[in-house]
Amino acid sequence: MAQAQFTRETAATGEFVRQPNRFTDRVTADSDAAPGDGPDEAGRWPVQAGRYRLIWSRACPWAHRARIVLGLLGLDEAIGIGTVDPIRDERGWRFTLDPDGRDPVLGVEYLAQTYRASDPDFVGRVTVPALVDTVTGRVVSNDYPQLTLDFSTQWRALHRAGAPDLYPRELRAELDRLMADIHRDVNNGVYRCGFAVGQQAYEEAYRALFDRLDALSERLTDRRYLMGDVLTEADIRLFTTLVRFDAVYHNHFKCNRNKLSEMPVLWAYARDLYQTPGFGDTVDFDHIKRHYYGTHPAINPTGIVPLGPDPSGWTTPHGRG
Ligand SMILES: N[C@@H](CCC(=O)N[C@@H](CS)C(=O)NCC(=O)O)C(=O)O
Repeated sequence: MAQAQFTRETAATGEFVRQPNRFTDRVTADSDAAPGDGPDEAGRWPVQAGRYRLIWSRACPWAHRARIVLGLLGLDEAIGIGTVDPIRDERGWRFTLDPDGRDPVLGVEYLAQTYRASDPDFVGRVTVPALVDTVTGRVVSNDYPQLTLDFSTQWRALHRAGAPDLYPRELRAELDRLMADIHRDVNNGVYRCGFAVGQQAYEEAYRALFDRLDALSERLTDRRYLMGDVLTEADIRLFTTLVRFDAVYHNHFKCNRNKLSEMPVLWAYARDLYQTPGFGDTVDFDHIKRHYYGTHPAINPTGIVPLGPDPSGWTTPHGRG
């Protein structure tokens, strides 16, 4: 079988099977821990302004999700943000964008140092996003799906005035189903296309991806957002994949039935979000392209980063809303 990008996450069928998230503690409003303390007996850390730090890469769709939610809720006042270099070296994510190559608060050069401080035996991929405790230097969570839901539901006391409710209680059952479909077929679906090392595994992922995009396009024909008139977590999760689609997934991950810009409803929907404060201003096509094309040698051995596509279409009128 062909050389896999991540051998330990590749099934015998050639299918990419993502590793589980290692750190699944939560920061919750009902934690019994006092401010300054570690987690309570149930693993719940206290909500506390200025204590935690979100480490993200501008390249990464899972981390980008957390960054957008933080901004929309105004939690970027309460939770610090550290940004890693889009290119990992053999020791992983680096703080080379910061003075002296260290995160100014955590004092580390590599995100791996916080993983090791939390679990000396950890052997998987060190991933972003990671919510790190600045008091103990430990990783609280790299559980990206729970992280953003907790920002919405557990951190309410520190939201900005007028913050949107991205996870409304009355919509949760439908939202959870929708987000599960989007995760399987779209967010992780593009990776299942790109990291497949068997023809059949690739084709299955490709079909599921474009079938789902067609269904989402249909859904968005007569409504502005996935749940209707209100923006929710599901839109953010779909956006972070759509915004990378033509720049990397279409070519690098072979998701090439057509480009996003050739799917009129989804393209207008994605531009609408891009032009909403908190979305486009967090997008960095340079980081996105350098990360994907530059760090997957099994897929792009030369590491050459394509110059296109022209991103200027993102700011053109979308005609929605
Ligand atoms: N935590 C998840 C998703 C997050 C994730 O995969 N992030 C990527 C960037 S998009 C990452 O940090 N990769 C590090 C690596 O591949 O070594 C996982 O373990 O699969």
